[in-house]
Amino acid sequence: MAAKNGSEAAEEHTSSAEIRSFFDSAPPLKNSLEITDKLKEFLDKNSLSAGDGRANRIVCVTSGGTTVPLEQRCVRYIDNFASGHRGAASTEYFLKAGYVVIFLYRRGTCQPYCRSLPADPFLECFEFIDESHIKVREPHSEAVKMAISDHQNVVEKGQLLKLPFTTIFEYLQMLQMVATSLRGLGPHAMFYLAAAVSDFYVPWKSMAEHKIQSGSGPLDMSLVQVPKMLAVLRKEWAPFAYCISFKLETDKNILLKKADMALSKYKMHVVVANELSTRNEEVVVVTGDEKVSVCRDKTQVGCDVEDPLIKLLVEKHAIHIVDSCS
Ligand code: PAZ
Repeated sequence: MAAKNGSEAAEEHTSSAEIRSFFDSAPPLKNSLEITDKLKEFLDKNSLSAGDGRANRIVCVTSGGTTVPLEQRCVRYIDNFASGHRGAASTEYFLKAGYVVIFLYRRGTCQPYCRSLPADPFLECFEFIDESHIKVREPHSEAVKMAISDHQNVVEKGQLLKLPFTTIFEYLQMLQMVATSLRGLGPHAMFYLAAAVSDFYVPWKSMAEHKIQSGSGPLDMSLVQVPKMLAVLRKEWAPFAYCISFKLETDKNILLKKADMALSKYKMHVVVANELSTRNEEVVVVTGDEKVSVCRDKTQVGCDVEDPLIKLLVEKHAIHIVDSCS
């Protein structure tokens, strides 16, 4: 391995100090014991396939966006656009492909099997008949039936664990917990990091405790950069797992360059590049060897870009498992 030059070593040193400081100063998760228990129970049940006792493929799908609180007793926060559609749809396709899924999602965002249900106004789907009968109105009855039965199927088999987060502090602590608990699965674990993670945050210690008061002129607040956890995930938390991150840009002229940079800087196996306005139509799967454009099949009703995307990633993961085990 090549020796690190001074600036590389300094960058690495700074970032590990920043990471330590982020975790040391983050408010501890209120339900960390409950999450640990849930993860343990889920992995005890699902690490090996019930059929032949071989290792299962388990994917952690992150979904939705993290918030950045501005006050400790939070009234206001910075948020982002992510709806959680990508994560929810991808979860369905991973389950269909035989994966076990840990769905790390932002509270209140899109959920697996609920995408085809009308969000607004949801209650108009139903008709109250009498105390023991509620009817689903046409034209929603087929979608509701499918959503309920598909969801029930994975819940009964215990193949989907849902873990909700809201803030950047919760998200990164939970990602670390999931990653370290999947370490034993080696290459059979996959990370599919579709959540939009805040780049800047207010450190807990310098955050106002109470609601920030108006009336004293413009708000002057300084945000610090969230340490880049992808490199730590790859190197320390889950070094053998297959790691896929996403790169979103609004300027298509810089998208692929930024994806290439993320690939080499964080040593991801794949970076999925997408542009805000076309993200549900097309993504580009970027690896060290190639850039493959993956599009939604517009000729089929109800098709989404996640269908071919997950098929491609599942193939690549299979190669990673074979290469790692030989
Ligand atoms: O959640 P959604 O379906 O509305 O959007 C998905 C997405 C654009 C957040 C995801 O594809 C993505 O690019 N996530 C990473 C964003 C980033 O670069 O931080």
